Amino acid sequence: MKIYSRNKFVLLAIMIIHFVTPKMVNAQWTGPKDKPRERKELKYGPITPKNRKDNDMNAFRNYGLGQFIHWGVYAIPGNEWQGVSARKGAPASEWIRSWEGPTTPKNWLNIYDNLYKQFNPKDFAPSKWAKQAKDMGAKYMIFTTKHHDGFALWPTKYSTYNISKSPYKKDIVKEVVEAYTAEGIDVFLYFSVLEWNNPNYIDKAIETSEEKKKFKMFLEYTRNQLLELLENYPQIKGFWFDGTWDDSWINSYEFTYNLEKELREKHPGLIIGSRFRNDEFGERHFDSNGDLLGDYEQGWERKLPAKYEWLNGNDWDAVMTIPPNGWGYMKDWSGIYTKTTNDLLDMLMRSVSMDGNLVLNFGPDGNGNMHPEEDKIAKQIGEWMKVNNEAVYGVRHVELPEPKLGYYTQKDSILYLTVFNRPVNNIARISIPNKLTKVPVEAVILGQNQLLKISHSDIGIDLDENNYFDIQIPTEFQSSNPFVIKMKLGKSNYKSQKLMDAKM
Ligand code: H79
Repeated sequence: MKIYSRNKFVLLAIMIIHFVTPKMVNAQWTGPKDKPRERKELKYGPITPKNRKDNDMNAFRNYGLGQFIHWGVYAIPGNEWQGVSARKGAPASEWIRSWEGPTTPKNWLNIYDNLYKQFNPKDFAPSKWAKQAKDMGAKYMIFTTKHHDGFALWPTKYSTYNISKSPYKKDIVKEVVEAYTAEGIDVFLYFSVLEWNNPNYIDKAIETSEEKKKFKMFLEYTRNQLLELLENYPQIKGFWFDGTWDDSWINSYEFTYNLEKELREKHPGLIIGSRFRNDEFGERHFDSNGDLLGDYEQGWERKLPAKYEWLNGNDWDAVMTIPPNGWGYMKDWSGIYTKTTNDLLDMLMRSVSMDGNLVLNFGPDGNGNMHPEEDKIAKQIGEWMKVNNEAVYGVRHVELPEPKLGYYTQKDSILYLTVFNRPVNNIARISIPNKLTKVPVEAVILGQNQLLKISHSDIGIDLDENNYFDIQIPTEFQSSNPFVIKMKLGKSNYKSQKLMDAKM
């Protein structure tokens, strides 16, 4: 009996290891990654190589800053209904359809599913949005063609729940794609696979033949819509997929593999992130061998990587809200911490210093106006970018000891230090490993024309692996924002003095 129960315990432990471990790996796709020891033979692994070298991916790599726009019928309520806030009942403003609990309005689903009959954004001026994004410094934008509620902002042939049935009628996706493209901003289309009110969508593993039939229709519908989007808007650069975590989709790995191939064949250069599909073992974002599925890591949602090493050299971007959460329009921004312009600039520089892009989200209201706070932030970021954008676009990660004052970025022999923490002694001390021959030889603050004084310091730390270059920040230079020290790297001309050591 005793032995039996011990066996049972061992069995249980094995089961826990077996079933819990893969899930833990899954949950960690935005953290450090362990490479599996043995390589698995995969039929449905990556289709494109790591770090694609074509023009489209090179452009992606150089964007630096992007804009996300979440717009749909959820913009009408703006996270509240008839004065009652959905804050305690819905997980996010664009999720307001799933409002639950004592505050939910009566007949809520019915109200929500009829909101499209009121969707008539009288102030919608896509060229105004595009101009604002351009002034902010965004090089690409991601637009919601269809969120989880299934409402399509383009007149899709494959569902009647679309913009052509609203009083607005016109093709919003077309207007957005054209306006942004005209401003020279690359467009990516957000597309939620899962749909809350589509009778053919099933959010769990398929069991019955009836479910199988329905979901097969749903998959065909998804394929049709995606091909339709590529057909209608050939200017787009990529898709940003969402809502791909349900078992029905996960188990459709053969279909999604073929669909990814088909989309790429139809639209050469198309960029697809890691959220689209999984391998035949259900591994999402990264396959069972730890290789990225798709062209860039698409897991950084409302969070940034803590360590450069976690990224494994993959391309990536991070999408970020200004409020803590909530991507669709949220009328009431009171009582929550909303990120400041400097918070966002910090995130931007942190991202580009680790070879990623930061995509800042905007949620326009039901009339097509941005939230006033979003307008303010866009303007402030734009003003900062006008002076400092060379530290953002086309830069790469810098292999130097991590600076304490802010973030490094680099372009050829130019080194940028974006200072967020100004030192009290006004000396920006740059540590350069002894083995390197290129050191800062010239420095200016972007937006200022004065050359800064640089001196080589030996601070007398024994066995120190670094040399130090002290850049004098002029005391009369004052700034309430981060600022960029631009340095030219060149051959060092300092002479290390051999100082006399005391006999001990
Ligand atoms: O569009 C914005 C959000 O509405 C959307 N993505 C951004 C860009 C988003 N949808 N869901 N989420 C973000 C987070 C979802 C988390 C959960 Fe789940 C879905 C919790 C439970 C179901 C996925 C599956 C995470 C845990 C299990």
